[in-house]
Amino acid sequence: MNGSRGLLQLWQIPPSSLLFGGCSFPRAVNLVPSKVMHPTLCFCQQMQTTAYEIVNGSYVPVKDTKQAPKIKDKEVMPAEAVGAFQKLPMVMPSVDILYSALRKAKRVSPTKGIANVAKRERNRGAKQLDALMKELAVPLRTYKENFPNRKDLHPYERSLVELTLGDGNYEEVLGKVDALRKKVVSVGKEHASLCAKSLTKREAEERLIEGMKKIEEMFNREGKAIDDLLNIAKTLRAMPVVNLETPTLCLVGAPNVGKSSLVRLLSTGKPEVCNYPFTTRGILMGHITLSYQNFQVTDTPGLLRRHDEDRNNLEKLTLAVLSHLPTAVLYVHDLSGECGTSPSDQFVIYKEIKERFGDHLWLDVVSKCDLLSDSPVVFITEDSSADDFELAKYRRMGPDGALRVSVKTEAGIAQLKSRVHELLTSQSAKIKGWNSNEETLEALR
Ligand SMILES: Nc1nc2c(ncn2[C@@H]2O[C@H](COP(=O)(O)OP(=O)(O)O)[C@@H](O)[C@H]2O)c(=O)[nH]1
Ligand SMILES: [Mg+2]
Repeated sequence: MNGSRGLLQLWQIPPSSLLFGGCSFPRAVNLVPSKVMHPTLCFCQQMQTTAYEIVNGSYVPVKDTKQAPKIKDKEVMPAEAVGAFQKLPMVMPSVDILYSALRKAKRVSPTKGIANVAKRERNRGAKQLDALMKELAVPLRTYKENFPNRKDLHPYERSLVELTLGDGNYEEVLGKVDALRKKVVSVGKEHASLCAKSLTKREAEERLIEGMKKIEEMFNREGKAIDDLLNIAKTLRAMPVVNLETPTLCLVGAPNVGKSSLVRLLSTGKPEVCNYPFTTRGILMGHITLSYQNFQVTDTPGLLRRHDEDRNNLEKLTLAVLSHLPTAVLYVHDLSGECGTSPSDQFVIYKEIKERFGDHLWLDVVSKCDLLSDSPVVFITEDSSADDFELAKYRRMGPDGALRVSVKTEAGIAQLKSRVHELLTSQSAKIKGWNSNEETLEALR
């Protein structure tokens, strides 16, 4: 009695000492978190800007050999940690990039000391077009360099990109932005060179106007890709933050079996609602403080009995969590007939999930025990006569060793909390073990 009261008190420690702010998930392995995954390069040096020299008083482009050497393509570190979304670069709206570039380019003055008006004008025109091209291409290059390759993301974040944007959209938008950059560079160079070859002041003026107009039109036409990228970055950045260091208990089961109710009950404070862009349904994430240690407890969207290819994004999110995040699992079974998924369907889903993710630390719970009567529930659509022994047992008791609990009457809740404590302590040891293995491997390298 005393023991259980002590435990309850521990669960009620206010989460003031919690380190995490928003929604976060745990991580399995402390895999080099200190490394910057997508280092920012000073790619301004790489810009294909044209250099000019004065030949016979004219402003002409110099050959490539005199230009700054190209930096080798950057080597991207494979992402072994989560958090790439928070490091995505800020993308400027395409109109802002364009107007800022036009403003800066128009301020560029001709090289001092050119007395001839025609020469001065073509010098000014070529320099302004070059400046415009550079001002537009530099930010686009930044995006290309700093948005990570999907294949270099942590697998969990890779799944989120797919669920949020659909397959291939991320690459498509990045590809369009880069294609626009290449066009800007080539059209900018072409017109700067035409301008530099003008014979009269008037011709140079006209070629400058024409070049600027062409680049502006092209940017207006194809700049939507930049705005799409801006929205992608905004969406991904707003995704719940994953914290792989904090042991997490993840509630899994069919819809309406009582997962969210249990998250609320197990959380020390008020759980937060995590919003994923591909669903309007919030997912609860609670914090638990036990013996001065921080843990997390989270919902997952309910799983239905169907094949993976028929699963909706919410179900896929559950599978992504189980596949890629090192959570301990609290599997919830509702045998009362209340949740809408028959016990036999729940049994099928359970067996499949247990087989696939049985390497997680695991605890089974039969929920809503206040509603359970002596005779097991059989849905009208089910054929009870075909029940095999295993299923008949499941209908009565759930899986072997399952705890019976009720959020309504609090039956079994003290025992559940104590088992959850044990499970999370083991999960914590598991994470520490991974980390020390990783350190050993690092030392051996
Ligand atoms: N009688 C009873 N109802 C419960 C219990 N736990 C949850 N419920 C109800 O079951 C429904 C679904 O619960 P919820 O936690 O939202 O399920 P989830 O979809 O798995 O997150 C809600 O109406 C809850 O009030 C329980 O222990 N006893
Ligand atoms: Mg729920």
